[in-house]
Amino acid sequence: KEISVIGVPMDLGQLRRGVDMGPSAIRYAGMSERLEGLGFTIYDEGDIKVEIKERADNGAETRLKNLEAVTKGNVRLSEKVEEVVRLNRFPLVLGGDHSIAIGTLAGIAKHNKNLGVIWFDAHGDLNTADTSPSGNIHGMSLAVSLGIGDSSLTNIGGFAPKIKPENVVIIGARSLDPGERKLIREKGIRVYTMHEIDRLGMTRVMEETITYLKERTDSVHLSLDLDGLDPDDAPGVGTPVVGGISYRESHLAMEILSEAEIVTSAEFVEINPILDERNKTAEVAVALMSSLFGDKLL
Ligand code: DIR
Ligand code: MN
Ligand code: MN
Ligand code: MN
Repeated sequence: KEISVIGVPMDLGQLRRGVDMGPSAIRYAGMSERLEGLGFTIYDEGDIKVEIKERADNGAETRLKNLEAVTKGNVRLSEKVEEVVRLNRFPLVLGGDHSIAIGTLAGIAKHNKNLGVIWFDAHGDLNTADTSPSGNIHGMSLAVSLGIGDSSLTNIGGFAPKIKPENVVIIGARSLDPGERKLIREKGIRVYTMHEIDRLGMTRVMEETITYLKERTDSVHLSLDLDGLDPDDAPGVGTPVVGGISYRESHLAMEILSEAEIVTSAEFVEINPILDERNKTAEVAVALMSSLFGDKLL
């Protein structure tokens, strides 16, 4: 019943400005009060230090943009997450762009050797330096966590990989690059695209996901990219993709996860207040957290 909140003002894993303000926007949307209202004790650990864009070297010697500063921020994040897990508190990480999943997973995986991951996202984030169309590290963080990518990222924490491909479930995918599709097939990663969500319904998707992860993992991290939702419901994201998961479907997913009691850590990422409409996307993030932590309508 103890949650440690860790803010990560990271905007170096992609090119749009403003996503570094995500942690503030989520706090401003009333996160702590909502979760305290559910009976949790909240320890806000503050923000991890991340270099500002103006001072980050954008790495002319590699295709990976801002590699050095993204690596340093993720090292610091991994150490903080590792400490929180050691204290037996639930790590709740606020992004920041999705490159921060690298540090979050590095910290959790130090303690959990058979970690499962639910990757709720419009994208696969399974690119490498060779397959990435953009060079943006936020599109590589799941691959990095599987041990595939630049060694300065894959070796954070001194070990790789952090997770096994068969312990990953991607939900909401509708924008996958050719190299990502190839990796999904080669590694046998379980993916529920929007097609499966439309066809099976969110209830069955979540029930299958839970059964699948319960069979093979001992803890589950939820990595929730707000662009998994439809841009109508979550407009404040850097890379919106039409045809996404609805507000209600996303709540249903969180409610089913809450009932199953399998999630042991979470992160909410890619909230960009500059692109948002009056903090709507941060408010959606807080509402989803609230459902994940057991809030009920009645
Ligand atoms: C694209 C976009 N697949 C890339 N990725 C995004 O740049 O690798 N991930 N937006 O969240
Ligand atoms: Mn993502
Ligand atoms: Mn995404
Ligand atoms: Mn819709």
